[in-house]
Amino acid sequence: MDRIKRLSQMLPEDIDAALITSVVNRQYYTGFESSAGALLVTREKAVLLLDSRYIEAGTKKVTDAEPVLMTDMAKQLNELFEELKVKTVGIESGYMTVESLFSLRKVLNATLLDDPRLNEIILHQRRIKSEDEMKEIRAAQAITDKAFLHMLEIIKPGLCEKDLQLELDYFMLKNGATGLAFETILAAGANGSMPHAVPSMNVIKEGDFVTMDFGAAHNGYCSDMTRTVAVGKISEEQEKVYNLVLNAQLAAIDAVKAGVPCNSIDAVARDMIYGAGYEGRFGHGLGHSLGLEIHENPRFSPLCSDLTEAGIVMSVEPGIYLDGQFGVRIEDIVMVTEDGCDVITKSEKKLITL
Ligand SMILES: [Mn+2]
Repeated sequence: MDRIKRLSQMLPEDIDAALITSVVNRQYYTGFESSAGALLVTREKAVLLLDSRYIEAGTKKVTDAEPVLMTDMAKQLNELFEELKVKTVGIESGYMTVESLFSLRKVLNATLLDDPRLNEIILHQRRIKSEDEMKEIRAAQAITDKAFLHMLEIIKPGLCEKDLQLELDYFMLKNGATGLAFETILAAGANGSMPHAVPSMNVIKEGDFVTMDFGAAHNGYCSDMTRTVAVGKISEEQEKVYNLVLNAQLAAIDAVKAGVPCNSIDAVARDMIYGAGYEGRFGHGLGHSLGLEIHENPRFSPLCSDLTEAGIVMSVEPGIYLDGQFGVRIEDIVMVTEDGCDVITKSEKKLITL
């Protein structure tokens, strides 16, 4: 991995060192996951402070930074600042709490810059996924796809949303997930009109749509998918809305390729949905990037004009939500390529009636 080296090369001239304290960024740069620690990156050297719980495993695993037993973080960082002539330190403004910044400022003998530059450099570096990262995301999604097939056998009238959520989570963890990418959303019937409904004791009944938005994590990397399935006979409007969402999703996926503004991809699906009479019924963005975190930048949203790049992973997830009636969302994740995209999600998208 040369991620630390790239970071050190990208440090702005007036920043002598980057102080990386967040769990997710320490994992990204060192390949080692620990709940606590600090990574100091200068142009010459990288040091990873790890406490006694992690130092043995970290010493075996980390190759791009020098692992050092952390006994007194402030004292050790100050010694490093002196040795490496560090005067100004960039911090991850998107991750460090205000409280941590205030308390570190009291004890560290360097200027901690609270500007967003370092954060932006890190987030930008994390956008393009390496082959190793893609392997993890694909592994996570494969478990998620398998869980969907399992749920098709399980879902039936009489069970409640919570029963199904627990079954889904248990299946993913039992089948290789090292964690969940986020809290599973599972909504039936009228609850489906709330895009982020919390699973409840609401009982599944004939004529319901059941929307499941879920994802396994694999070695820290996330997957994300949503499917809406019908239980028994549904209305004509339900079927019409389902097919509209599906067609909007397929059209948006078709439009994805490197070098296009993210908001133009959002518009492909949004224009179809609004044009069919559902203006205002698709409130969220079409998609988001993901990786070590479930929501990363860029976004397929009317507000994001960033250009897509080959190697970013994006969700494509249009929906239509009719208050008090029902909702439909269909979501796949794709890896952007120069001339299109590679759909990582393999699950069926045509309307499934159970
Ligand atoms: Mn998503």
